[in-house]
Amino acid sequence: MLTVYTEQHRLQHGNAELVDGTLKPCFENPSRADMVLAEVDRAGFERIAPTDHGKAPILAVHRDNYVRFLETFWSRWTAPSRRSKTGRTYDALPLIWPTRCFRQIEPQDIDGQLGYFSMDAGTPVTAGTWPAAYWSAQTALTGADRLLAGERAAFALCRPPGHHAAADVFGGYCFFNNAAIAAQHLRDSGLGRVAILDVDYHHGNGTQQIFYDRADVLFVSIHGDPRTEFPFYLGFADERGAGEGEGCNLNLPLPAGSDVPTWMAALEQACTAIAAFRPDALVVSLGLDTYEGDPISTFKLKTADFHAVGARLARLGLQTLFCLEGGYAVGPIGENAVSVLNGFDG
Ligand code: Q9C
Ligand code: ZN
Repeated sequence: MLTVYTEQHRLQHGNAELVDGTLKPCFENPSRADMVLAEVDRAGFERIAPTDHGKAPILAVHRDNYVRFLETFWSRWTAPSRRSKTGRTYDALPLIWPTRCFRQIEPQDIDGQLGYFSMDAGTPVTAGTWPAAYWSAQTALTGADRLLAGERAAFALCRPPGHHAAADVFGGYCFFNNAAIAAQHLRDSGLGRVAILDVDYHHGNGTQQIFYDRADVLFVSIHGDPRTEFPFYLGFADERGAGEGEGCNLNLPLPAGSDVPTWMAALEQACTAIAAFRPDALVVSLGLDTYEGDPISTFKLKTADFHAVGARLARLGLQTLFCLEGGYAVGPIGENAVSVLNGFDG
């Protein structure tokens, strides 16, 4: 399967995320994409580099003050200031958020903005976050272009991932919502209806928020029940869309520890909803953290099960763009990705 990849992803290599009150090495690190690329090459897939679509298609999904914040963050963070005479050189993690007890106003101060534009302390903003996230979005956009040019399917080897990123919020290792940006690009290029299927272990809260009140983009997600799983505050079954988008959001939360038949039954339900929507294309948020060996997740899929996932998606008969999302069992992540893609190709 045609694969879009750039080495720019390496520029996002955070030192640490906050876990259980301590700083732990980032689960989301460059070795993930290295392992996927190695298997893509071993499988002999055609590989292309992303082309630069500029900021416009990112701004079609994300707020301009948020995009400006990410673009200028590192030079502001490292500039000499009252807080640091020499300027800060280490990664940034937010330390305070505008929760219900606060006003929802963008602060002028960079430490205030860091919380205002984020949702967790697991997603460091680093020297290379901007170029890495920018090129991850371009990778998805380039994959979308290939569908528009008539290709049946493409794989955007995106890193950092995207599905937790909302219109003006980063978190869950995500900065720009690559799948949402690609789906919007397909719409803006003339497709009438686009479906997004999110099979990452975690609910795609960002993608849901971006399209929640729209009838032209269907969002379907299979994920660990937010009653016990990240991101905790969104992803429940009663979230069905709002206004014109009523009925265009389908969450299929499954209990932590669910087995493979349970997951496959949810995939069947998802496919039924997607077929009924009659989309002109499908974007798949391809998280591989449903794997049995994933260090932060609890589902049980094996490498061979991923092949069946790809095969089932192919039966929808839709042009399909796969965007890489999560997956933290670094050893087998490449085999699992290629298993889905080969299953799709048949
Ligand atoms: N102890 C994606 O899969 N918290 N993001 C994990 C680990 C954040 C996952 C805590 C999980 C985010 C794209
Ligand atoms: Zn995930």
